Amino acid sequence: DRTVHPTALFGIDGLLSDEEREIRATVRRLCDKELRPHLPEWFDKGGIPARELARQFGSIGVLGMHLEGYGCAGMGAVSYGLACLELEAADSGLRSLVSVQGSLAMFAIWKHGSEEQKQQWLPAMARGEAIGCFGLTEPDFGSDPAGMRTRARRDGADWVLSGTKMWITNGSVADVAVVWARTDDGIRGFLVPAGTPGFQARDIERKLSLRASVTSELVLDEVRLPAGAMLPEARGLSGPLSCLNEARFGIVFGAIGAALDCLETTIDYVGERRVFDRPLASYQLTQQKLADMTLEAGKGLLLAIHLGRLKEAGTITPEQVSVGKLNNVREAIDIARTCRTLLGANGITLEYPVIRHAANLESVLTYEGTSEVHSLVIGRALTGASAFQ
Ligand code: TGC
Ligand code: FAD
Repeated sequence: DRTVHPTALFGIDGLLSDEEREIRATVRRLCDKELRPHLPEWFDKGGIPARELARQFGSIGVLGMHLEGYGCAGMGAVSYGLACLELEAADSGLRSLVSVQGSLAMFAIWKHGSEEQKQQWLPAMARGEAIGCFGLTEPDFGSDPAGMRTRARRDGADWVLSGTKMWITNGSVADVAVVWARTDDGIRGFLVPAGTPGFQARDIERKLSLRASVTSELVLDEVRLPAGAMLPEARGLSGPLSCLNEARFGIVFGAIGAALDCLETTIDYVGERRVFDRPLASYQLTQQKLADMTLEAGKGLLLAIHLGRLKEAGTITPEQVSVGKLNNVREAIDIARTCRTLLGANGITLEYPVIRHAANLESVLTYEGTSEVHSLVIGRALTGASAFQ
């Protein structure tokens, strides 16, 4: 057999440490054995066993794995990225569960929380015994979170929150919601435990993308919280945006995972499928498609690893994360669609993961900053002129 894996053409393994390869293998094993077989069904019925999944992810240490202390493993950025890659090779919804838990909810508490908040939540969240969500987007404010209407006002020592958050991953299964709200002192973050009177999470139904993921609306109707519910260290929009950098970084790797899963599936398929009396793999048009997709997936993975090394060195900028998110998600969705053409009619069913990845990537293109927002962040960096004001 003279075939090589697409990533071997780029010598990717040689760029990784033994520990990084080991983490990638551990996550892949869990996905292959326990999760992948269920994904068509979870996607089809639009539901996942979120609690059980969180515990499984906790047991292999991927929840908040890039954070230090409080039961977290303190691993490097590339290790975290590779975990995201393997999770998203299974399904974007699984990577989303882990991203929102570790990079949004846990990171917000780890970076901006009080010692008491960290002790209360982080170890249980790292084990997957407590689930978190992150409420920034509102029905009328997605790309422009600065316009948010959710408000927190003081009443004596307490805070009282009112407003609506929309499209919140893990919303109805979360034990704690990190909710961003406007105060007299600018935008601040609050920890809202599930079950607090006036707080409700309702699932968003009939999604045709990211079906193996819980997406909810959060309604806050005069929710009373003690003074200690506020994250003391986050002030202004940079509080939530600092968390987005973390989750966007995971997507830079994750999107390539989805793309590689499509590509591997397709390479197998075209080897078996015969058209006009020859294997589909033997046609020049097929090989051109496979070669072009391999170039984009490999370049995307090199970019992801490079950004990971910059993150580990502590020099990565938000604009560099935008470069990775825009490029890799855009290329991944293109690869998924091209793979779908090679699978013909079989490509439209859940028998193969390709259309599921293609549908999921529509959400990934939109959340964590749309492709247009990231283009404009890059445009602002290049020209000095902001398209947002
Ligand atoms: P702008 O004037 O640029 O900035 C306001 C303040 O924030 C700071 N800042 C950042 N800080 C850290 N990281 C970043 N990436 C930052 N970007 C900006 C900035 O320095 C400033 O600080 P200060 O102290 O001077 O006040 O703000 P703007 O209003 O012009 O907006 C910029 C824009 C459009 C890029 C921003 O609003 C944006 O990124 N919009 C997109 C919103 C978004 O991505 N939402 C995602 C919600 S969470 C989600 O989707 C989860 S999906 C599930 C999953 O991940 O799997
Ligand atoms: P809009 O902001 O209304 O954008 C509509 C269109 O206008 C887009 O094409 C956009 O690029 C374009 N546009 C916006 N601004 C400009 C501009 N200045 N110039 C040109 N074009 C522009 N949010 C959370 O807070 N937490 C979560 O856990 C979460 N999970 C999500 C899960 C899923 C499955 C999905 C789909 C979304 C999730 N989101 C979450 C919300 C997500 O972050 C937003 O959908 C996203 O930020 C875009 O906002 P919007 O949908 O309101 O689109």
